[in-house]
Amino acid sequence: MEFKGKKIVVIGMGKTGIATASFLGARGADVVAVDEKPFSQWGKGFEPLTGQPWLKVGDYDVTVLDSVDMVVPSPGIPPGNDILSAAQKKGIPIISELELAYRFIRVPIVAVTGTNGKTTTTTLLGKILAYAGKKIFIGGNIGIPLIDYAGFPQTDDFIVAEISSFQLQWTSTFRPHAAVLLNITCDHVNYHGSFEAYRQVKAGIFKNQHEADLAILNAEDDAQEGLAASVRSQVVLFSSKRSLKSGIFMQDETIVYLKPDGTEEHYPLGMISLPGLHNVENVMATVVAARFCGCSPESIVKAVSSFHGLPHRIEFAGEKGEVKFYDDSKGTNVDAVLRALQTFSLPVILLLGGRDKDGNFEALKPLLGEKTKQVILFGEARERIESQISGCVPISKEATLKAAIQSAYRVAQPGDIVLLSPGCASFDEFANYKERGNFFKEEVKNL
Ligand code: UMA
Repeated sequence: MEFKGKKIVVIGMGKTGIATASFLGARGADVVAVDEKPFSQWGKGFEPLTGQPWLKVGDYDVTVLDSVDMVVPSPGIPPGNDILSAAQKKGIPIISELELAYRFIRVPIVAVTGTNGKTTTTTLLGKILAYAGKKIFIGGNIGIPLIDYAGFPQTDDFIVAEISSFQLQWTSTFRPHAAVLLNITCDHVNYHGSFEAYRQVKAGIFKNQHEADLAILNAEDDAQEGLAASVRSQVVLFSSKRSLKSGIFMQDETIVYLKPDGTEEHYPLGMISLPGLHNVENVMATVVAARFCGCSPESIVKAVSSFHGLPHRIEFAGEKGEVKFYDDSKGTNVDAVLRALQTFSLPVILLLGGRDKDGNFEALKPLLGEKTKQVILFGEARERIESQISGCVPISKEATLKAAIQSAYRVAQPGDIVLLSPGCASFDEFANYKERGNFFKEEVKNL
Protein backbone atom coordinates (compact mmCIF):
# COMPACT_ATOMS: atom_id res chain seq x y z
CA MET A 1 0.00 0.00 0.00
CA GLU A 2 1.31 3.44 -0.91
CA PHE A 3 0.47 6.34 1.40
CA LYS A 4 2.72 9.12 0.07
CA GLY A 5 0.63 12.23 -0.57
CA LYS A 6 -2.61 10.48 0.49
CA LYS A 7 -5.00 12.25 2.85
CA ILE A 8 -6.22 9.82 5.48
CA VAL A 9 -8.72 10.47 8.28
CA VAL A 10 -8.14 8.53 11.50
CA ILE A 11 -11.16 8.49 13.82
CA GLY A 12 -10.67 8.11 17.58
CA MET A 13 -7.47 9.18 19.31
CA GLY A 14 -7.19 6.32 21.82
CA LYS A 15 -4.47 3.66 21.71
CA THR A 16 -5.39 2.47 18.24
CA GLY A 17 -5.90 5.85 16.56
CA ILE A 18 -2.63 7.26 17.90
CA ALA A 19 -0.66 4.18 16.77
CA THR A 20 -2.39 4.24 13.37
CA ALA A 21 -1.69 7.94 12.84
CA SER A 22 2.01 7.42 13.68
CA PHE A 23 2.24 4.45 11.31
CA LEU A 24 0.64 6.35 8.44
CA GLY A 25 2.54 9.58 9.09
CA ALA A 26 5.86 7.70 9.06
CA ARG A 27 4.93 6.40 5.59
CA GLY A 28 4.23 9.76 4.03
CA ALA A 29 0.48 10.16 4.54
CA ASP A 30 -1.20 13.43 5.45
CA VAL A 31 -3.16 12.38 8.51
CA VAL A 32 -6.28 14.14 9.77
CA ALA A 33 -6.98 13.12 13.37
CA VAL A 34 -10.51 13.43 14.76
CA ASP A 35 -12.23 12.45 17.98
CA GLU A 36 -15.64 13.10 19.50
CA LYS A 37 -13.86 14.54 22.54
CA PRO A 38 -12.53 18.11 22.27
CA PHE A 39 -8.82 18.30 21.37
CA SER A 40 -7.98 19.59 24.86
CA GLN A 41 -9.04 16.19 26.27
CA TRP A 42 -7.06 13.94 23.93
CA GLY A 43 -4.58 13.17 26.64
CA LYS A 44 -0.93 12.32 27.04
CA GLY A 45 -0.78 9.56 24.42
CA PHE A 46 -1.33 12.13 21.69
CA GLU A 47 1.44 14.52 22.87
CA PRO A 48 4.31 12.97 20.85
CA LEU A 49 2.31 13.60 17.66
CA THR A 50 1.59 17.28 18.22
CA GLY A 51 3.60 19.51 15.90
CA GLN A 52 4.28 16.76 13.34
CA PRO A 53 4.10 18.38 9.87
CA TRP A 54 2.03 15.50 8.45
CA LEU A 55 -0.69 15.77 11.10
CA LYS A 56 -3.75 17.99 11.24
CA VAL A 57 -6.54 17.99 13.81
CA GLY A 58 -9.90 17.85 12.00
CA ASP A 59 -13.50 18.58 12.93
CA TYR A 60 -15.58 15.65 14.16
CA ASP A 61 -18.18 15.92 11.41
CA VAL A 62 -18.69 14.95 7.79
CA THR A 63 -16.85 18.04 6.44
CA VAL A 64 -13.64 16.28 7.45
CA LEU A 65 -14.16 13.97 4.45
CA ASP A 66 -13.49 16.66 1.81
CA SER A 67 -10.83 15.35 -0.65
CA VAL A 68 -10.03 12.37 1.54
CA ASP A 69 -8.52 9.11 0.15
CA MET A 70 -9.21 6.75 3.04
CA VAL A 71 -10.75 6.54 6.52
CA VAL A 72 -9.38 4.38 9.37
CA PRO A 73 -11.81 4.15 12.31
CA SER A 74 -10.67 2.98 15.75
CA PRO A 75 -12.40 -0.20 16.95
CA GLY A 76 -14.68 1.70 19.33
CA ILE A 77 -16.32 3.71 16.52
CA PRO A 78 -19.67 2.03 15.74
CA PRO A 79 -20.27 1.21 12.05
CA GLY A 80 -23.32 3.51 12.08
CA ASN A 81 -21.19 6.55 13.03
CA ASP A 82 -22.12 9.64 10.93
CA ILE A 83 -18.66 10.16 9.45
CA LEU A 84 -18.40 6.48 8.48
CA SER A 85 -21.90 6.49 6.93
CA ALA A 86 -21.03 9.60 4.91
CA ALA A 87 -17.70 8.08 3.80
CA GLN A 88 -19.56 4.98 2.61
CA LYS A 89 -22.03 7.12 0.64
CA LYS A 90 -19.17 9.02 -0.98
CA GLY A 91 -17.36 5.75 -1.83
CA ILE A 92 -14.31 6.59 0.31
CA PRO A 93 -12.52 3.36 1.33
CA ILE A 94 -12.87 2.51 5.03
CA ILE A 95 -10.30 0.13 6.45
CA SER A 96 -9.88 -1.05 10.01
CA GLU A 97 -6.62 -0.86 11.93
CA LEU A 98 -6.52 -4.69 11.95
CA GLU A 99 -6.82 -4.84 8.16
CA LEU A 100 -4.20 -2.13 7.74
CA ALA A 101 -1.80 -3.91 10.11
CA TYR A 102 -2.41 -7.26 8.43
CA ARG A 103 -1.33 -5.90 5.07
CA PHE A 104 2.11 -5.16 6.54
CA ILE A 105 2.51 -8.21 8.78
CA ARG A 106 4.57 -11.16 7.55
CA VAL A 107 4.44 -13.33 10.69
CA PRO A 108 1.68 -16.00 10.88
CA ILE A 109 -1.21 -14.91 13.08
CA VAL A 110 -3.06 -17.16 15.50
CA ALA A 111 -6.27 -15.30 16.26
CA VAL A 112 -8.66 -15.82 19.15
CA THR A 113 -12.17 -14.43 19.11
CA GLY A 114 -15.47 -15.12 20.88
CA THR A 115 -17.83 -13.29 23.19
CA ASN A 116 -16.22 -14.63 26.35
CA GLY A 117 -12.87 -16.21 27.19
CA LYS A 118 -10.76 -14.41 24.57
CA THR A 119 -8.23 -12.85 26.91
CA THR A 120 -7.74 -16.00 29.00
CA THR A 121 -7.33 -18.14 25.88
CA THR A 122 -4.96 -15.68 24.18
CA THR A 123 -2.82 -15.37 27.30
CA LEU A 124 -2.69 -19.12 27.88
CA LEU A 125 -1.84 -19.80 24.23
CA GLY A 126 0.95 -17.24 24.43
CA LYS A 127 2.30 -18.91 27.57
CA ILE A 128 2.29 -22.36 25.96
CA LEU A 129 4.02 -21.15 22.80
CA ALA A 130 6.65 -19.30 24.82
CA TYR A 131 7.14 -22.34 27.06
CA ALA A 132 7.65 -24.46 23.94
CA GLY A 133 10.44 -22.13 22.84
CA LYS A 134 8.57 -20.19 20.12
CA LYS A 135 9.24 -16.49 19.65
CA ILE A 136 5.91 -14.74 19.91
CA PHE A 137 4.19 -11.38 20.08
CA ILE A 138 0.87 -11.07 21.93
CA GLY A 139 -1.42 -8.22 20.93
CA GLY A 140 -4.72 -7.03 19.54
CA ASN A 141 -7.74 -6.40 21.75
CA ILE A 142 -5.71 -7.60 24.74
CA GLY A 143 -3.98 -4.20 24.76
CA ILE A 144 -1.36 -3.55 22.05
CA PRO A 145 -2.80 -2.68 18.63
CA LEU A 146 -1.33 -4.86 15.86
CA ILE A 147 -0.51 -1.72 13.87
CA ASP A 148 2.25 -1.11 16.44
CA TYR A 149 3.74 -4.49 15.53
CA ALA A 150 3.41 -3.83 11.80
CA GLY A 151 5.96 -1.03 12.16
CA PHE A 152 8.52 -3.19 14.07
CA PRO A 153 11.15 -5.54 12.64
CA GLN A 154 9.14 -8.76 12.49
CA THR A 155 11.28 -11.60 13.79
CA ASP A 156 8.76 -13.74 15.69
CA ASP A 157 7.50 -17.24 14.88
CA PHE A 158 3.87 -16.32 15.63
CA ILE A 159 1.60 -13.46 16.58
CA VAL A 160 -1.03 -14.49 19.11
CA ALA A 161 -3.84 -11.98 18.70
CA GLU A 162 -7.00 -11.41 20.68
CA ILE A 163 -9.46 -10.15 18.09
CA SER A 164 -12.72 -8.38 18.93
CA SER A 165 -15.77 -8.02 16.71
CA PHE A 166 -15.02 -4.28 16.65
CA GLN A 167 -11.64 -5.01 15.05
CA LEU A 168 -13.10 -7.44 12.52
CA GLN A 169 -15.46 -4.73 11.27
CA TRP A 170 -14.03 -3.16 8.06
CA THR A 171 -11.64 -6.04 7.32
CA SER A 172 -11.44 -7.46 3.79
CA THR A 173 -8.27 -9.56 3.39
CA PHE A 174 -7.35 -10.37 7.03
CA ARG A 175 -6.37 -14.04 7.08
CA PRO A 176 -5.20 -15.65 10.32
CA HIS A 177 -3.23 -18.89 9.89
CA ALA A 178 -5.23 -20.37 12.76
CA ALA A 179 -8.35 -18.89 14.30
CA VAL A 180 -10.36 -19.88 17.37
CA LEU A 181 -14.03 -18.96 17.73
CA LEU A 182 -14.85 -19.76 21.35
CA ASN A 183 -18.53 -18.79 21.52
CA ILE A 184 -20.99 -16.24 20.22
CA THR A 185 -23.61 -15.01 22.64
CA CYS A 186 -25.56 -11.81 22.86
CA ASP A 187 -23.25 -8.81 23.34
CA HIS A 188 -22.41 -5.47 21.70
CA VAL A 189 -25.83 -5.33 20.02
CA ASN A 190 -25.97 -1.56 20.45
CA TYR A 191 -22.67 -1.34 18.51
CA HIS A 192 -23.38 -3.77 15.66
CA GLY A 193 -27.10 -3.06 15.37
CA SER A 194 -28.32 -6.65 15.82
CA PHE A 195 -27.20 -10.03 17.12
CA GLU A 196 -27.13 -11.34 13.54
CA ALA A 197 -24.78 -8.54 12.44
CA TYR A 198 -22.53 -9.32 15.44
CA ARG A 199 -22.59 -13.05 14.63
CA GLN A 200 -21.66 -12.47 11.00
CA VAL A 201 -18.76 -10.18 11.87
CA LYS A 202 -17.39 -12.78 14.32
CA ALA A 203 -17.76 -15.63 11.82
CA GLY A 204 -15.99 -13.41 9.27
CA ILE A 205 -12.68 -14.20 10.98
CA PHE A 206 -12.51 -17.33 8.77
CA LYS A 207 -13.63 -15.76 5.49
CA ASN A 208 -10.16 -15.46 3.89
CA GLN A 209 -8.62 -18.65 5.27
CA HIS A 210 -7.15 -21.21 2.85
CA GLU A 211 -6.95 -25.01 3.00
CA ALA A 212 -3.62 -24.80 4.86
CA ASP A 213 -5.18 -22.76 7.68
CA LEU A 214 -7.05 -23.97 10.73
CA ALA A 215 -10.47 -23.07 12.14
CA ILE A 216 -11.18 -24.15 15.73
CA LEU A 217 -14.92 -24.14 16.41
CA ASN A 218 -17.26 -24.85 19.32
CA ALA A 219 -19.44 -27.87 18.45
CA GLU A 220 -21.99 -26.88 21.12
CA ASP A 221 -22.57 -23.28 20.06
CA ASP A 222 -25.87 -22.85 18.18
CA ALA A 223 -24.63 -19.56 16.77
CA GLN A 224 -21.83 -21.44 14.97
CA GLU A 225 -24.16 -23.91 13.28
CA GLY A 226 -23.26 -24.43 9.61
CA LEU A 227 -19.94 -22.62 9.96
CA ALA A 228 -17.77 -25.77 9.87
CA ALA A 229 -19.24 -26.71 6.49
CA SER A 230 -18.84 -23.24 5.04
CA VAL A 231 -15.15 -22.51 5.77
CA ARG A 232 -12.33 -23.42 3.38
CA SER A 233 -9.81 -24.19 6.13
CA GLN A 234 -9.25 -27.41 8.11
CA VAL A 235 -11.73 -27.58 10.99
CA VAL A 236 -11.26 -28.95 14.49
CA LEU A 237 -14.30 -28.93 16.77
CA PHE A 238 -14.25 -28.84 20.55
CA SER A 239 -17.01 -29.95 22.94
CA SER A 240 -17.36 -29.88 26.70
CA LYS A 241 -20.64 -31.83 26.55
CA ARG A 242 -20.11 -35.01 24.48
CA SER A 243 -17.64 -37.23 22.65
CA LEU A 244 -16.91 -36.34 19.04
CA LYS A 245 -15.92 -38.59 16.12
CA SER A 246 -13.12 -36.15 15.41
CA GLY A 247 -12.04 -33.19 17.50
CA ILE A 248 -11.31 -32.52 21.15
CA PHE A 249 -13.62 -33.34 24.05
CA MET A 250 -13.83 -34.45 27.69
CA GLN A 251 -14.06 -38.09 28.75
CA ASP A 252 -14.12 -38.68 32.50
CA GLU A 253 -10.94 -37.10 33.88
CA THR A 254 -9.29 -36.73 30.49
CA ILE A 255 -9.31 -34.40 27.52
CA VAL A 256 -9.23 -36.55 24.40
CA TYR A 257 -7.99 -35.09 21.11
CA LEU A 258 -8.92 -37.28 18.13
CA LYS A 259 -6.85 -35.68 15.41
CA PRO A 260 -7.83 -35.42 11.75
CA ASP A 261 -5.02 -37.89 10.84
CA GLY A 262 -6.63 -40.54 13.07
CA THR A 263 -4.10 -40.34 15.92
CA GLU A 264 -5.22 -39.73 19.50
CA GLU A 265 -3.81 -37.66 22.35
CA HIS A 266 -4.81 -37.54 26.01
CA TYR A 267 -4.41 -34.66 28.44
CA PRO A 268 -5.27 -34.82 32.17
CA LEU A 269 -8.19 -32.62 33.18
CA GLY A 270 -6.31 -32.09 36.46
CA MET A 271 -3.79 -29.85 34.65
CA ILE A 272 -6.48 -27.10 34.62
CA SER A 273 -6.66 -25.05 37.79
CA LEU A 274 -9.10 -22.44 36.42
CA PRO A 275 -12.72 -22.72 37.60
CA GLY A 276 -15.67 -23.69 35.40
CA LEU A 277 -16.52 -25.71 32.31
CA HIS A 278 -16.01 -22.64 30.15
CA ASN A 279 -12.34 -22.70 31.07
CA VAL A 280 -12.11 -26.36 30.02
CA GLU A 281 -13.43 -25.18 26.64
CA ASN A 282 -10.83 -22.41 26.54
CA VAL A 283 -8.08 -24.93 27.29
CA MET A 284 -9.32 -27.42 24.67
CA ALA A 285 -9.26 -24.75 21.97
CA THR A 286 -5.80 -23.70 23.15
CA VAL A 287 -4.47 -27.27 22.99
CA VAL A 288 -5.54 -27.57 19.35
CA ALA A 289 -4.01 -24.21 18.40
CA ALA A 290 -0.78 -24.98 20.26
CA ARG A 291 -0.43 -28.40 18.57
CA PHE A 292 -1.02 -26.74 15.18
CA CYS A 293 1.85 -24.34 15.99
CA GLY A 294 4.16 -27.29 16.73
CA CYS A 295 4.14 -27.35 20.55
CA SER A 296 4.66 -30.77 22.14
CA PRO A 297 1.94 -32.30 24.37
CA GLU A 298 4.46 -32.25 27.26
CA SER A 299 5.02 -28.51 26.97
CA ILE A 300 1.26 -27.96 26.79
CA VAL A 301 0.62 -29.92 30.00
CA LYS A 302 3.41 -28.08 31.82
CA ALA A 303 2.32 -24.61 30.67
CA VAL A 304 -1.39 -25.21 31.37
CA SER A 305 -0.58 -26.61 34.85
CA SER A 306 1.31 -23.44 35.74
CA PHE A 307 -1.44 -21.07 34.57
CA HIS A 308 -3.74 -19.81 37.31
CA GLY A 309 -5.90 -17.32 35.43
CA LEU A 310 -6.17 -13.57 35.06
CA PRO A 311 -7.35 -10.77 37.32
CA HIS A 312 -11.07 -9.87 37.32
CA ARG A 313 -12.18 -13.25 35.89
CA ILE A 314 -13.83 -15.05 38.80
CA GLU A 315 -10.80 -14.02 40.85
CA PHE A 316 -10.80 -14.74 44.58
CA ALA A 317 -10.86 -11.30 46.20
CA GLY A 318 -10.70 -12.17 49.89
CA GLU A 319 -12.65 -13.60 52.83
CA LYS A 320 -14.37 -11.76 55.68
CA GLY A 321 -16.26 -13.50 58.48
CA GLU A 322 -16.30 -16.79 56.49
CA VAL A 323 -17.85 -15.01 53.49
CA LYS A 324 -15.82 -15.41 50.30
CA PHE A 325 -15.71 -12.58 47.75
CA TYR A 326 -15.05 -13.09 44.03
CA ASP A 327 -14.24 -10.42 41.44
CA ASP A 328 -15.62 -11.17 37.97
CA SER A 329 -15.63 -7.54 36.82
CA LYS A 330 -14.67 -8.70 33.31
CA GLY A 331 -18.10 -10.38 33.16
CA THR A 332 -19.70 -7.56 31.17
CA ASN A 333 -22.44 -9.54 29.43
CA VAL A 334 -25.22 -11.93 30.46
CA ASP A 335 -23.45 -15.04 29.16
CA ALA A 336 -20.41 -14.27 31.32
CA VAL A 337 -22.67 -14.05 34.39
CA LEU A 338 -24.17 -17.45 33.54
CA ARG A 339 -20.70 -18.95 33.25
CA ALA A 340 -19.58 -17.43 36.54
CA LEU A 341 -22.67 -18.65 38.42
CA GLN A 342 -22.23 -22.16 37.03
CA THR A 343 -18.82 -22.46 38.72
CA PHE A 344 -20.24 -22.17 42.26
CA SER A 345 -22.00 -24.82 44.29
CA LEU A 346 -22.51 -22.69 47.44
CA PRO A 347 -25.20 -19.98 47.87
CA VAL A 348 -24.26 -16.84 45.96
CA ILE A 349 -25.11 -13.19 46.61
CA LEU A 350 -24.78 -11.71 43.16
CA LEU A 351 -23.86 -8.09 42.44
CA LEU A 352 -25.28 -7.21 39.04
CA GLY A 353 -25.37 -3.83 37.30
CA GLY A 354 -23.48 -0.93 35.77
CA ARG A 355 -24.11 0.56 32.33
CA ASP A 356 -26.64 -1.38 30.31
CA LYS A 357 -25.56 -2.94 27.01
CA ASP A 358 -29.09 -4.07 26.12
CA GLY A 359 -28.45 -7.50 27.63
CA ASN A 360 -31.26 -10.04 27.95
CA PHE A 361 -31.19 -10.61 31.72
CA GLU A 362 -34.27 -12.84 31.57
CA ALA A 363 -31.91 -15.59 30.41
CA LEU A 364 -30.44 -15.61 33.93
CA LYS A 365 -33.73 -16.49 35.64
CA PRO A 366 -33.44 -20.31 35.84
CA LEU A 367 -29.90 -20.17 37.22
CA LEU A 368 -30.67 -17.30 39.60
CA GLY A 369 -33.37 -19.42 41.22
CA GLU A 370 -30.98 -22.33 41.58
CA LYS A 371 -27.72 -20.65 42.61
CA THR A 372 -28.38 -17.29 44.23
CA LYS A 373 -29.94 -16.39 47.58
CA GLN A 374 -30.05 -12.69 46.76
CA VAL A 375 -29.32 -10.37 43.86
CA ILE A 376 -28.14 -6.85 44.58
CA LEU A 377 -28.63 -4.55 41.60
CA PHE A 378 -26.56 -1.38 41.29
CA GLY A 379 -25.73 1.41 38.86
CA GLU A 380 -27.57 2.80 35.86
CA ALA A 381 -29.01 -0.52 34.70
CA ARG A 382 -30.64 -1.52 38.02
CA GLU A 383 -34.25 -0.67 37.13
CA ARG A 384 -34.17 -2.38 33.72
CA ILE A 385 -32.53 -5.53 35.12
CA GLU A 386 -35.12 -5.64 37.92
CA SER A 387 -37.95 -5.52 35.39
CA GLN A 388 -36.43 -8.55 33.64
CA ILE A 389 -35.55 -10.82 36.57
CA SER A 390 -38.10 -10.01 39.26
CA GLY A 391 -39.97 -12.91 40.84
CA CYS A 392 -37.27 -15.60 40.89
CA VAL A 393 -35.04 -14.43 43.75
CA PRO A 394 -34.99 -11.69 46.45
CA ILE A 395 -33.71 -8.45 44.92
CA SER A 396 -32.45 -5.24 46.46
CA LYS A 397 -31.15 -2.11 44.73
CA GLU A 398 -28.32 0.32 45.43
CA ALA A 399 -27.18 3.35 43.45
CA THR A 400 -23.47 2.52 43.52
CA LEU A 401 -21.17 -0.50 43.60
CA LYS A 402 -19.79 0.65 46.97
CA ALA A 403 -23.28 0.58 48.52
CA ALA A 404 -23.94 -2.80 46.88
CA ILE A 405 -20.79 -4.32 48.42
CA GLN A 406 -21.74 -3.05 51.88
CA SER A 407 -25.28 -4.31 51.49
CA ALA A 408 -24.00 -7.76 50.41
CA TYR A 409 -21.79 -7.97 53.48
CA ARG A 410 -24.73 -7.08 55.75
CA VAL A 411 -26.95 -9.88 54.41
CA ALA A 412 -24.23 -12.54 53.96
CA GLN A 413 -24.05 -15.54 56.32
CA PRO A 414 -20.90 -17.60 57.00
CA GLY A 415 -20.37 -19.94 54.03
CA ASP A 416 -21.92 -17.58 51.48
CA ILE A 417 -20.21 -16.30 48.37
CA VAL A 418 -20.42 -12.68 47.23
CA LEU A 419 -19.85 -12.52 43.49
CA LEU A 420 -19.39 -9.35 41.46
CA SER A 421 -20.33 -10.49 37.97
CA PRO A 422 -22.00 -7.32 36.70
CA GLY A 423 -23.22 -8.35 33.23
CA CYS A 424 -22.88 -4.70 32.24
CA ALA A 425 -20.22 -2.22 31.20
CA SER A 426 -18.53 -0.23 33.96
CA PHE A 427 -18.63 3.24 32.40
CA ASP A 428 -21.41 4.69 34.58
CA GLU A 429 -19.04 4.69 37.58
CA PHE A 430 -15.58 3.66 36.37
CA ALA A 431 -13.10 4.17 33.51
CA ASN A 432 -13.12 0.44 32.69
CA TYR A 433 -13.71 -3.06 34.10
CA LYS A 434 -10.21 -3.16 35.63
CA GLU A 435 -10.81 -0.03 37.69
CA ARG A 436 -14.18 -1.50 38.80
CA GLY A 437 -12.55 -4.82 39.79
CA ASN A 438 -9.73 -3.13 41.69
CA PHE A 439 -12.28 -0.94 43.48
CA PHE A 440 -14.22 -4.06 44.48
CA LYS A 441 -11.10 -5.76 45.84
CA GLU A 442 -10.09 -2.64 47.78
CA GLU A 443 -13.60 -2.28 49.28
CA VAL A 444 -13.59 -5.93 50.32
CA LYS A 445 -10.29 -5.38 52.14
CA ASN A 446 -11.82 -2.37 53.93
CA LEU A 447 -15.01 -4.10 55.08
N1 UMA B 1 -14.42 7.78 20.10
C1 UMA B 1 -14.94 8.62 19.13
N2 UMA B 1 -16.21 8.33 18.66
C2 UMA B 1 -16.92 7.25 19.09
C3 UMA B 1 -16.36 6.40 20.06
C4 UMA B 1 -15.10 6.71 20.54
O1 UMA B 1 -14.32 9.61 18.72
O2 UMA B 1 -18.05 7.04 18.61
C5 UMA B 1 -13.08 8.08 20.60
C6 UMA B 1 -13.00 8.24 22.11
O3 UMA B 1 -13.28 9.55 22.52
C7 UMA B 1 -11.55 7.85 22.40
C8 UMA B 1 -11.19 6.91 21.25
O4 UMA B 1 -12.24 6.98 20.31
O5 UMA B 1 -10.67 8.95 22.40
C9 UMA B 1 -11.08 5.50 21.78
O6 UMA B 1 -10.96 4.57 20.73
P1 UMA B 1 -11.34 3.05 21.01
O7 UMA B 1 -12.63 3.01 21.77
O8 UMA B 1 -11.28 2.29 19.75
O9 UMA B 1 -10.22 2.59 22.06
P2 UMA B 1 -8.66 2.28 21.94
O10 UMA B 1 -8.00 3.02 23.04
O11 UMA B 1 -8.14 2.48 20.58
O12 UMA B 1 -8.66 0.75 22.38
C10 UMA B 1 -9.02 -0.25 21.41
C11 UMA B 1 -9.94 -1.26 22.06
N3 UMA B 1 -11.15 -0.59 22.56
C12 UMA B 1 -12.37 -0.91 22.09
O13 UMA B 1 -12.54 -1.77 21.28
C13 UMA B 1 -13.52 -0.14 22.67
C14 UMA B 1 -9.25 -1.95 23.21
O14 UMA B 1 -10.08 -3.00 23.69
C15 UMA B 1 -7.95 -2.58 22.73
O15 UMA B 1 -7.23 -3.13 23.82
C16 UMA B 1 -7.10 -1.53 22.02
O16 UMA B 1 -7.84 -0.90 20.97
C17 UMA B 1 -5.84 -2.16 21.38
O17 UMA B 1 -6.19 -3.06 20.37
C18 UMA B 1 -10.78 -2.76 24.93
C19 UMA B 1 -12.23 -3.19 24.81
O18 UMA B 1 -13.02 -2.79 25.64
C20 UMA B 1 -10.13 -3.57 26.04
N4 UMA B 1 -12.60 -4.02 23.83
C21 UMA B 1 -13.96 -4.52 23.68
C22 UMA B 1 -14.17 -5.73 24.56
O19 UMA B 1 -13.18 -6.42 24.90
O20 UMA B 1 -15.36 -6.04 24.85
C23 UMA B 1 -14.19 -4.95 22.24
